[in-house]
Amino acid sequence: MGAGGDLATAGRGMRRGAALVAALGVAGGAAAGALAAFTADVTADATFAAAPDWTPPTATVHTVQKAEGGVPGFVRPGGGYRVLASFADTGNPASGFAAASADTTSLTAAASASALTTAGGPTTAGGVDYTHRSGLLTADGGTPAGARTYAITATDADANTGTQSGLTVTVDGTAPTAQDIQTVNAGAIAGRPEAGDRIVFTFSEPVDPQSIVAGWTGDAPTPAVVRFTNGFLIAADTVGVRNAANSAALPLTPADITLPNGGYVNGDLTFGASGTASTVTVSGATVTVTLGTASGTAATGGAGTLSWTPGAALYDRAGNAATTGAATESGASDAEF
Ligand SMILES: [Ca+2]
Ligand SMILES: [Ca+2]
Ligand SMILES: [Ca+2]
Repeated sequence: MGAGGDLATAGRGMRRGAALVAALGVAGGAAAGALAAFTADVTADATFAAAPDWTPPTATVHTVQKAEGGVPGFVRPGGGYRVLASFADTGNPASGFAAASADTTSLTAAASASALTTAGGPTTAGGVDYTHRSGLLTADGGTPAGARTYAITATDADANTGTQSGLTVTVDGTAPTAQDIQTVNAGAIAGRPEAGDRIVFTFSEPVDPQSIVAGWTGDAPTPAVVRFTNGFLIAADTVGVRNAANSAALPLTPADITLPNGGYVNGDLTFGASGTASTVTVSGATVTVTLGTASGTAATGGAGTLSWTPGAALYDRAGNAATTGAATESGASDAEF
């Protein structure tokens, strides 16, 4: 048994020796363009070590973003998109990033190797900066909804190549729809529009914030103006959400919403045009508008049920335009604000 153990030990030693020779052979074969750091220690055992770059670069961040920009990670069938990534190369020393490509054949059958370059970049998406991106690609029209995978292949200056596969993007072909509208009294008098009162719009799914206000990421509230228009004689008053300059309606309310009756304002009023701005915030599929400083004192209106029709300029995270069907206020008939 003892002799067998010695033989086994010797065998392992021989295999280690063989493996070392093989590794040096690889190093020799790659020596033509190799960068390597050599270290020697003459004070102790006279060792010698080579530590070249045998490691390919990796994409440290990566995503897919629709052609419209905005929220990344979603594509619609037939929609444009780009692959975004940033890279880091490792090695001792690292030879440096050289080239990369993306395989998005799960979205676009022909897109098996789209170059990722710095042209047109850098790009910020979802609060992350990406140095490299593909050209504009188009998802095939028949791409089924759900999670799809893509891959990124990167090569360093020493010709080390690696592929990161199983990266995910969501395909969504369903248009967002309006689901509900509610108002909330946060002031002193229920039924009277006041600073702090809210209008809450609910969609069937998250809407890309930049389709509500250009350039808005949704990470922080964005200013707006809420305008109440006094109904002529006994006609119902109306309310709409406008841009911060009070020069145009937001696509959230392309047409004013009709209030239950004419009691809410006795003359046209704006909230947030001066003083504290009205604000728009987004949380999931809900968009909330909070009234800012009023230009005058509102009145107190009666009970009823609201109807809200969103604009077709709104789109979801994949870029599907909102349908313009109306949502009816859920719950019992009540006074607004
Ligand atoms: Ca959708
Ligand atoms: Ca109120
Ligand atoms: Ca009125």
